[in-house]
Amino acid sequence: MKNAQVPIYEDKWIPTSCAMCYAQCGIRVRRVNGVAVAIEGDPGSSINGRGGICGKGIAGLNVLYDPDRVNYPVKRTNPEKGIGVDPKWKRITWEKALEEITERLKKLRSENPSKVLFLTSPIPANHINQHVLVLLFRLAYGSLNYSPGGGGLHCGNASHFGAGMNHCSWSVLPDYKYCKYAIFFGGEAATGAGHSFSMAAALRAESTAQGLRTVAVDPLCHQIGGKSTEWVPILPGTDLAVALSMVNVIINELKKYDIEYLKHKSNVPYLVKNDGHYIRDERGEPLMWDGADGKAKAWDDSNLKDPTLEGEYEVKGEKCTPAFELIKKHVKQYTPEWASKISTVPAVTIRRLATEFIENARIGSTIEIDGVKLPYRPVAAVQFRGGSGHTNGFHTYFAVDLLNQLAGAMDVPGGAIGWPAKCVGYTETGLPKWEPIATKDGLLTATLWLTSLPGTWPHPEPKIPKRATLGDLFTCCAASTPFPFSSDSEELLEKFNLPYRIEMIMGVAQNTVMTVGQPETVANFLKKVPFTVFFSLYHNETTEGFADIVLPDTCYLESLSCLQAEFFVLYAPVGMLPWAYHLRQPIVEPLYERRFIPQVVLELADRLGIKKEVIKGLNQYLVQSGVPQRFTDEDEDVSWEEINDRFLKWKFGPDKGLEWFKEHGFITWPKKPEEAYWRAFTNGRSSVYMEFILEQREKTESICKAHNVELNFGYYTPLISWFPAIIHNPKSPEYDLIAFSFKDAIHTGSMTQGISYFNEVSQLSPYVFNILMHPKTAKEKGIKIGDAIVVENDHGHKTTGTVYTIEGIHPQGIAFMSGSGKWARGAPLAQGKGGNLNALQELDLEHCCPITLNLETAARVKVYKAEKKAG
Ligand SMILES: Nc1nc2c(c(=O)[nH]1)N[C@H]1C(S)=C(S)[C@@H](COP(=O)(O)OP(=O)(O)OC[C@H]3O[C@@H](n4cnc5c(=O)[nH]c(N)nc54)[C@H](O)[C@@H]3O)O[C@H]1N2
Ligand SMILES: Nc1nc2c(c(=O)[nH]1)N[C@H]1C(S)=C(S)[C@@H](COP(=O)(O)OP(=O)(O)OC[C@H]3O[C@@H](n4cnc5c(=O)[nH]c(N)nc54)[C@H](O)[C@@H]3O)O[C@H]1N2
Ligand code: SF4
Ligand SMILES: [Mo]
Repeated sequence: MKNAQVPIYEDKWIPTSCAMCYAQCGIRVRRVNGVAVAIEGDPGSSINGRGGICGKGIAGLNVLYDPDRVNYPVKRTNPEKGIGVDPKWKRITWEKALEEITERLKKLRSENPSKVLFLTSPIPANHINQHVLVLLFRLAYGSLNYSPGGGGLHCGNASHFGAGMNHCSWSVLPDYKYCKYAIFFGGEAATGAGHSFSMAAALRAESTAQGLRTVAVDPLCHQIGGKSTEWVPILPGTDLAVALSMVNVIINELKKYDIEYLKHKSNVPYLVKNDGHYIRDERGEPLMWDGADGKAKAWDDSNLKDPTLEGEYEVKGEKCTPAFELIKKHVKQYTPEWASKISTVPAVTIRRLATEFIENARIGSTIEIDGVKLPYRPVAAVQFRGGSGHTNGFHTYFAVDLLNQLAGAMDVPGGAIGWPAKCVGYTETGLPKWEPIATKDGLLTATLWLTSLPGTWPHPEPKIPKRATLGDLFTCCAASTPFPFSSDSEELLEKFNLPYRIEMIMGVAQNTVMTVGQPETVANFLKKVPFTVFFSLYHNETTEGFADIVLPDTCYLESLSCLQAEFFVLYAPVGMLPWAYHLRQPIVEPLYERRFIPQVVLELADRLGIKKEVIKGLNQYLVQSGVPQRFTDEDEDVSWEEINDRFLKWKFGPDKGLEWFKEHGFITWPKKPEEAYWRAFTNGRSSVYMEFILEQREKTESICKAHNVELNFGYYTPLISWFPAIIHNPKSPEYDLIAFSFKDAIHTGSMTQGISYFNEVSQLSPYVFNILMHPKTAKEKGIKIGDAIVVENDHGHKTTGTVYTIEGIHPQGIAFMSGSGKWARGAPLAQGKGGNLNALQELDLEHCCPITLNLETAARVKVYKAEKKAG
């Protein structure tokens, strides 16, 4: 039949939420005759860029229909494992796969459930609801070992920890609507990467049009630098020096800071004894000196009027000083001239930035929002992976945030704000509900946080490790440790007498060998694990090299869940944007033999006889908001749809179940100023003086010493101080450059590089698949645009790629787009494109921040032209 027209029997837009990154934007997808044909932002939702979304979100269709997706369970037939090894996949049935996995899980559970390591990723957001189930499955199964791999280790171990402690939030942004001046210390928020990307990009654009000035302190002028009012090139890993000297200028030269904030919202009035500890009352609460009546009082004393910041006092027969006095004296050594030598940022620039920051803060001013009068501080100092991704990450995070504290720009209009740490709930049900509270020592605790992850105050006590991840020893590590992947893991596990080793991996949405650190190091661990299972969308470097069984997951456009909406901590509407809560629903039924992980996990639990435990965990897990609830009986054979339906009805009322959400997509309600700007409504305080680190040190040190483990304990100091990062001490001067990476707005993790739409767009950008160098540096080394080079670190590890030169890079820097340099057969379009920075990232305790275990994400390197192949 010629020119036959297929009749259109269906053409509709279906509301759901994107999962191409964890911003989880509200989207709608057009389905014509059962085929998804277009994606756009849902105009009614506040969780996107004012109805707009980013290119990755639009290209999501390509993930649904990508011919390179994993569509059937497969089993490795090649017994050899290793980087680049062909797994020789053989298709198997789901039944066969589940049988084999169940058998292994049963056996290991009877021996020691901790022999199974559960891996998940924070990057692709569809996994977030899977993550809940995998977490509950792990707990029911009884394993102590869980890791998000490169997640946290590279990005947020220091930043999430700091934001968790001081902002009760996953990370912070300028309050764009009211902010006038923002400095970014390493991070590409709203321009290339970062959290709530589309939402933040739209807010930033609107604010820029209204006069917001931004400064990017960054070794690279590409996305964040290119879009800022000013780019300040900095040597990687030295933000700590610049921030400390700005603090010094503000306190000791300009002598202008928010005294009221410091007195009533921070711990700097706490009186400190000679031994560095607070002086405490009989109850153990820290004391301050009240200048109003000359008495020492605790933070929760209802008569506290005017805590003193300076001077010396005698309390309970001991000499003591307000922490602020100590800080003031301590930072005097950090002059801009000193910081300039370390960071290459001119002293005059440092002084100017400090002055502009504090001048723009309008200390003392107020603003009225929806009839509520609040402090107005339109400045923010923000950082993420770039700034804190170094061995000095702990001190760097708190030094930069101290700028906000001095300005009083903490969770107030115009300042540095987190994803709202307070929610009084949907108008009709009062749910979900959470708010920061003052707990131990009067410091703030977030009541909404990622279950099982440390990061919010107070931190668990360090213990002799029972986990192969050593997470129970390093309790200020907010996400993943480098263990058990690192080069020193075996040695450390032996020293700590860990009586077992990992014998099985259950991996979800992770590309461990490419994203955790030096691939050969990670491979040495993975090769030793006898049985590994990965749920994945694609065959990646990890599944091909090391998986025994790969199970095909559904992507977000084939999945149903509202559980990802529970992770508000990661992506809730910021500032006064109204609340929104989305259902993720399938646009098409799962294609081929793909299955949605929560359902597979429930089935596995059933086969193992632990389903009841998993459901019990689900009941308990959802008590996050503090309201006791049970939405299913543990004995009931409840379906996934039913779980979601009951959950939604419980949260939003009996008329707002799954059917309502399928039609409407999301529910929205207005936000109150007390939610967006909660700090004015709490008596909890933020930390400037890190007294807790002394106790943390004592416990960690005694365990490490008893087991002969070395760590830089000098770093455990309550006064935020300068420490060089490991990259500042190269093994030899020939390693004259510092390699670092950035994320590109058109890619997510290490997955998208091989997907056709993404790959095509990447060819148009010289920044994606090239290694970036300054033209002057390239010339000195006889390197030209397009030359193939070898980049070698000071441990002999190498990567190769072609060069592109740009003026907008620090002459001593060399930049890689994160996730480039792929080699998987499952991503043929990306194979061999770009260099892989991770090849240069050493993975051991020495390359981690001694407190947060943030990995050193830059590397000392030398570069030279690659030899031409003979013939
Ligand atoms: N497009 C996109 N968005 C994403 C993701 C993604 O994969 N793609 N992933 C999400 C995840 S998991 C994360 S953790 C976040 C990360 O979000 P961000 O941390 O905001 O983004 P990155 O690009 O990783 O930040 C690195 C920036 O720091 C700079 N930099 C490197 N070293 C230094 C240094 O020592 N000092 C300073 N001042 N700057 C430095 C780099 O040049 C780059 O501009 O993004 C999230 N959003
Ligand atoms: N050099 C360098 N290394 C980095 C970074 C960097 O910027 N530079 N970033 C670091 C950071 S911040 C992070 S968070 C980590 C992230 O690293 P990973 O956690 O490993 O995340 P991805 O690289 O995105 O790999 C995720 C894999 O999961 C699969 N996948 C995607 N969506 C789904 C899904 O819905 N279900 C299932 N089952 N599988 C899915 C994809 O096939 C993909 O291969 O990498 C870190 N490593
Ligand atoms: S920012 Fe993330 S969630 Fe939003 S559209 Fe882009 S990829 Fe999707
Ligand atoms: Mo990350």
